[in-house]
Amino acid sequence: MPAPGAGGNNRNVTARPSLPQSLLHDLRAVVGDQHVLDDPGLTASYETDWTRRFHGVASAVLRPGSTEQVAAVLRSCYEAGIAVVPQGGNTGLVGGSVPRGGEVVLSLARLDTLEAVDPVSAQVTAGAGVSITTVQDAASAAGLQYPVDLASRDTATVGGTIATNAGGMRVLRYGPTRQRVVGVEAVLADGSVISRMAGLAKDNSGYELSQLFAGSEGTLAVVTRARLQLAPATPARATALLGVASVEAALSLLQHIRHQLRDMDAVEAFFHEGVELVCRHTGGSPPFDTPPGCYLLVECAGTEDPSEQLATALESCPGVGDSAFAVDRAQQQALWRYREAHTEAINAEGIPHKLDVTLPLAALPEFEAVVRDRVAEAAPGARPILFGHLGDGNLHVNILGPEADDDRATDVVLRLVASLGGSISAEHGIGRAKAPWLHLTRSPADIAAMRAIKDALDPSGILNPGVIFGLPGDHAAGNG
Ligand code: 2HG
Ligand code: ZN
Repeated sequence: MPAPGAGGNNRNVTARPSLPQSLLHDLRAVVGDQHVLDDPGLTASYETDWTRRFHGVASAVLRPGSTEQVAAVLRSCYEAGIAVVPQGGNTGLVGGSVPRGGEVVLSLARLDTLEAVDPVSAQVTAGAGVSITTVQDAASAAGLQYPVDLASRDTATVGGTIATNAGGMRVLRYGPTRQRVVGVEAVLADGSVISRMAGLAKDNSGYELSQLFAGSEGTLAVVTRARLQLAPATPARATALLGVASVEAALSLLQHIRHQLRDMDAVEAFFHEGVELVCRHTGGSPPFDTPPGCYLLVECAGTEDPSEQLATALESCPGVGDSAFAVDRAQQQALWRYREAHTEAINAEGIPHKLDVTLPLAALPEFEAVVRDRVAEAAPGARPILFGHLGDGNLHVNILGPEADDDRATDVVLRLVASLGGSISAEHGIGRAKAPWLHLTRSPADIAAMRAIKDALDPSGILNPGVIFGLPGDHAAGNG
């Protein structure tokens, strides 16, 4: 029998809960009738997450068009005690952007104004609903780059990636989203607005709230605009896909190239289990005739062609088996496709449990060596697929097979991560998927401090209830 857990546990709400008439009237007056959605045909895409594992019926979906409207909506919901789930592109993978049942979904999609890039500060101001691709394109047009880069770039938004402190492929060099955020405009639970949009490089005037909101998963405030720091452009790229015998060999290679590659941008890893799935999904063929123990995708980027730099570093590297070097953009994209198509290929097979974890680099080989067996023992028939950002110690353990509310495999993986000194969330957040396991890698004192912040900023708990901390009644397998 499946162990009880946080999994897909919605509150069994299937009919649309109604909002008090007077509140509905106020909300309609604020955002306009056409932006208050309650027709199931229109609300469905806001009520189910990207994986299809998490879903719930909203009391309404609101689409405000300005910060003032967001503030007015929150003021009304705060007074009426109605819970609100802020939502960006809804590409989150931990159930943090969809309702459990009965909340108002606050879509920030219409806050899609992107101002002109300021070339002097190399900064840009973007509305929460602007997509990452749009920011990247504007940055390149100005001779700069926005280095937060993830496979969901076309749909993921500025607001959503700040809320989750999204990482992606280039964290190794540029850090996660938080490192790009120089200021935000955000609305607190009671409707008050905080604006720190001057883009000051130095500003030690009290607590750094913009950074606090980055990664707070919509539980402390609703980000409506952000001031983002861009980086110098690195238009020349060199990409190689390598086969190595094991994760241990991959780490030796990382150690070797770290010192040699000035322009190292990404070091990604995946395994044959994922390549088979990707090829089935894309109709392509595996890159090498003999599957290696571990595939490594290494990319350098600079102002001058880094191909030679990469080739020289890899030539002197012990343990490289088969390799493929991309010589142009199309070949680079073809190599990246093996890595980036993992998520969609897995989704095409079923509804996965997604465990985004980080390990200390030294513990990665042990984790990878035992995790599949641990999953097999805990949940026979479950199918783990591993891939991720090796350079950051970040693996995405995707598990196909278990029902949405069967958390046996999740439990065993997250406990293994904790026992090896890792974190149960690297870059996707805790959401509601992992809330029951937060205690594995955060101490009681730590959780109490985070709760105190939550209670101070959102005293009646209307912002994304259950996300990060869980709700009474949520409990993890073997822990409840
Ligand atoms: C990636 O690295 C994303 O491609 C998604 O973080 C990971 O699908 C996943 O588990
Ligand atoms: Zn990732």
